[in-house]
Amino acid sequence: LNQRSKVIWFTGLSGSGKTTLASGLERLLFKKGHFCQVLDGDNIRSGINNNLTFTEDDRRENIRRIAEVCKLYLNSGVITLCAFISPTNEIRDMAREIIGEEDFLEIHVNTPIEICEERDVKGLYAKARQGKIPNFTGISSPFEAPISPFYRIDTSKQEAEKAVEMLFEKVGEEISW
Ligand code: GGZ
Repeated sequence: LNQRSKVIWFTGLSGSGKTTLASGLERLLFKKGHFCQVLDGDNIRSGINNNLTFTEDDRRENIRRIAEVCKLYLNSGVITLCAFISPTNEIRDMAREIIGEEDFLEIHVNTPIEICEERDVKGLYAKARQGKIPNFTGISSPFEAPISPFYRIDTSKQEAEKAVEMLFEKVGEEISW
């Protein structure tokens, strides 16, 4: 198997398109014979991290455990695609440190908050505006954009399918030989 394992780390607001991009990229990688695993709120916050909230401390603990899981996958040769808000430089630096700088590919999904809020797929922004969800990222909790990510994608400017293909090209250089 010509695979060098990496962690592909998507950061961005709720509704920015992280999971969509991660799943799309997973499909292309899988088609090329790469072993992959997507980690996102659906399979992490509902299971291993179901005791965590959205306070700053709990987000840090959320990401810490996820990064440790990624490290295990990395050692077994599986590419992980992580889709978590991971809102601050400090939190992402911690993940990078646990995983190892050279294996951490940071993708900033920088879809503007106006668009994420307009999409409001799960109705969370509306609830957050009404004050019904405390510590909501972008509204009552901060999001810091990464300064120099491996790649940046705005899904309001670029079709998801196209974005996934570009990502595949970029990431492909890092994982195959
Ligand atoms: C942000 C929240 C919150 C609050 C629930 N703030 O769009 P979604 O629904 O499916 O993705 C969001 C998900 C974020 O979890 P993460 O584990 O990625 O966050 S972090 O990395 O900051 O730990 C959203 C939902 O959980 N959600 N409450 N207050 N997003």
